Amino acid sequence: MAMENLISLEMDAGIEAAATRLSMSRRELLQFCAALATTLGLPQGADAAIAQAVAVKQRPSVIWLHFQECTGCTESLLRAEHPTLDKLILDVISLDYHETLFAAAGHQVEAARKQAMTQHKGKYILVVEGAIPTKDGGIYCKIGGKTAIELLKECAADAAAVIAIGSCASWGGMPSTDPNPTGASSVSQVLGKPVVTIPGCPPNPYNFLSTVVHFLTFGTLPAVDNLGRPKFAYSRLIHENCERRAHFDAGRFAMEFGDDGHRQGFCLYKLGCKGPETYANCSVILFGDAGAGTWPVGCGHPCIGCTEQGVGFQKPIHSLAKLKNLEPGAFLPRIVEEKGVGASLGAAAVLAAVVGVGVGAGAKLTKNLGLSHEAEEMENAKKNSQTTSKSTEV
Ligand code: FSX
Ligand code: SF4
Ligand code: F3S
Repeated sequence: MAMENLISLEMDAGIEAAATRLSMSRRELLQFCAALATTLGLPQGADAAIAQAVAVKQRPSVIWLHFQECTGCTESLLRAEHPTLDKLILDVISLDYHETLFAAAGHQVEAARKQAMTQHKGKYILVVEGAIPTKDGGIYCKIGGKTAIELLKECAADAAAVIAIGSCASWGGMPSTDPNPTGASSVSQVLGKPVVTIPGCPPNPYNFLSTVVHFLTFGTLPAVDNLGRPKFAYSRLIHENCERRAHFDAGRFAMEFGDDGHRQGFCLYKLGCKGPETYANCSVILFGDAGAGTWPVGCGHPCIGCTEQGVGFQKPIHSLAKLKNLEPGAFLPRIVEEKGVGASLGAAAVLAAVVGVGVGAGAKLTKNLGLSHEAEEMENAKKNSQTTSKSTEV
């Protein structure tokens, strides 16, 4: 099918059939494809190519393995509030082996896996959920008499692409938390080669769908960073596009769960939010298709850095995050800039944080950033007593 423009596809018979299959209107389907193209950062015309691929291309066979994990990746995929997302995922791929979703068990599913591997040799996508235990010969996870190591190597050998879904498969995740008793390792560590990773605990199903749709439309996986993460989803810090960012820049923090600041939706940095050192698009695409606020920070809990190796399940949940690149968000409102300061509060705070000195209005904020709640209270008490003694002197 030649490259069309999206509007001209509205009357296309293939699009109509796909929309009926997905219980969507044609317009909804086209809008969804346009949104996918935007998420993937693709140029003009790609939305139509995606719509055509979703409508008529042969669905790639997917073999989905489960190792050390909680099945949250699969759950998040199937638990979208709006039925469209899971339907679409199951429509664009042919899920030929998935232990959790298969009604069959034992030898029957083993036979299904072998059949899919033979029938689609060199063409199937291998999706791996969960870490792989490598200690003691890998005996801590066995399926059908084979260790996870054996199964992974066997299934990866003839795959067209390997996707590690979730933080467990991407870098070890929760099972690899110190002291990592089973030697839980990532897919790329076991295979000894880079693979596409979609970290998150659970990962956002929309990122998985976008990755698969890219493969379906163009026959290639999207561009990735040095950790195998698709750049379209993991190239910005959560902190850059957080709805509470203006509060951070203005120095307004929740200090305890349930305090005034917390109830007013202030920044959660002092409760341990790891948004400033975590790369992911949670704040932009949200979870579960349920509307505004449906992501950890939106619900009032600090980000624990679940997508980020070395942060999630490694750093204490309430320890202060390392402040990385503090570029303010591109589309969120900025706080009012103070006259005479010559820089926004955010910029002043960053500068102060970097050079270790207070600059204008940023000084108070930066000073506060390093203080625990207790230390801040002590400092305030000290200040109050100084003020009281000064006024007594007068
Ligand atoms: Fe669970 Fe998946 Fe976390 Fe791991 O998600 S949601 S423990 S990333 O492998 O099932
Ligand atoms: Fe949002 Fe967390 Fe950054 Fe605060 S520290 S602005 S809550 S990401
Ligand atoms: Fe995980 Fe933080 Fe996103 S905890 S889901 S990376 S907001």
